[in-house]
Amino acid sequence: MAAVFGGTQSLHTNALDEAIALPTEFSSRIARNTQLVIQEETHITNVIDPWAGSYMMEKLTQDLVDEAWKIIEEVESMGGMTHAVESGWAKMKIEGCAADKQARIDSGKDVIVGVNKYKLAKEDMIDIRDIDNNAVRDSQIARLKTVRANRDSDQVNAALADLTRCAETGEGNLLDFAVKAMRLRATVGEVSDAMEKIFGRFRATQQTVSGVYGAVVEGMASWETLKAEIAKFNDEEGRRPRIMIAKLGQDGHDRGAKVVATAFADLGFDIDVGPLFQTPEEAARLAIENDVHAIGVSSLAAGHKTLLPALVQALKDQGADDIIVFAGGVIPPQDYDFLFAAGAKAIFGPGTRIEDSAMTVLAEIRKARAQVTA
Ligand code: B12
Repeated sequence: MAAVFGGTQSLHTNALDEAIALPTEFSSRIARNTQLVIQEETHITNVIDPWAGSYMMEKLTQDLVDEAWKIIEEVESMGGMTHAVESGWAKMKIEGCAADKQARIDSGKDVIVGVNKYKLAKEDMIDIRDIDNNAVRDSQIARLKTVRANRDSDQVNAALADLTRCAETGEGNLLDFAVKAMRLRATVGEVSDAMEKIFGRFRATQQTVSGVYGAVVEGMASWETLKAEIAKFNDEEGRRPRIMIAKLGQDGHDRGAKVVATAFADLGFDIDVGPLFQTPEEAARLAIENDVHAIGVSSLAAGHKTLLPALVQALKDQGADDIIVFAGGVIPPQDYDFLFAAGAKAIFGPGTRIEDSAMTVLAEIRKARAQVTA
């Protein structure tokens, strides 16, 4: 309704299982029908601007415009949006905002019904859409093989060489060459490789905000107790508990990973954030190099049943099975037992209070340390 009142032209309503998995037919239908109820039963779409003339709405709109203008001017003073993105400023703004929001939810300052208030003691499982990602992977590889087998390789290679030449000389239209190569059935990977030869690959700088989460919860008893526990660990072990937060496979959702990283750091953990798109073997290597106690895999793209066991195996293969592994993100509860059996020590889904996850992680690290010293 807020979107319709705001004059939106295109509306997406999330399904009720949005934070658990891809939607089922059932949940998609409820999401779609929510829009239809607004459209057909409330009649608000019959009026162009139902809030027109409302003092409160005019004021809120003006406030929004004024605040947005300040940001636009800040961006302009940096030399424009391209510079703002390149410098990491834009991402830091988003991350600061996300950390603040998470702290407000975790501390109960902002209420999300059913998440941090009015919760059931025991939630019933709901049916979810289960996707066999190994089967999807196999069928995609088979399709790719068929495409490659049935195209004219000489023509494809010539088109890719044209694309590389255009990137190098600046002569011609890059997009035109890319489209030509794709019409000959070059793959996205091949087209991007052809340009990478000249342009290289963009690597995002890993920055995390600090102090934003802590500022909201500072002084709360449970937060201070946990900080003291971490300081105690430091006294006992001679170093702080060190955790690497990993993003594996083709999963670009890094907001949760960053929010958790900044909050854990505010608590006193030593945090490494791995780069996006690591293989399990690369993540294991980096974790060993950084001498971490634990790896927290943040998984939101349904790769957990393949990638987490592969990470546990990679740690074993590299002689580091004392590093414990836990997971967070969009992981259906139906998959928890599989992941525990595969070696995960704990799993934290959407809605987890960060303090609770930190407490569990600290306890698991302590347990693992006790085993090593025994
Ligand atoms: C924001 C978002 C995006 C953003 C991501 C921006 C970014 N830089 O992160 C954008 C728009 C780019 C995006 C893109 C896509 N998305 Co998206 N996205 C989401 C969304 C709405 C919210 C995720 C989020 O940021 N939540 C807020 C953070 C704070 O929460 P969180 O990550 O869950 O973390 C909490 C816990 O899980 C836990 N936790 C998480 N990680 C860790 C790690 C540790 C160590 C610990 C202790 C705890 C922990 O603690 C956190 C605090 O409680 C989710 C749906 C949802 N509601 O969850 C879909 C969702 C993840 N996306 C989905 C999909 C399909 C996509 C796309 C493939 C869509 C498309 N067809 O292009 C692309 C894929 C991009 C890619 N390369 O990966 C699906 C994934 C389906 C699945 N897993 O089965 C979801 C679940 C939506 C859905 N139901 O369909 N997405």
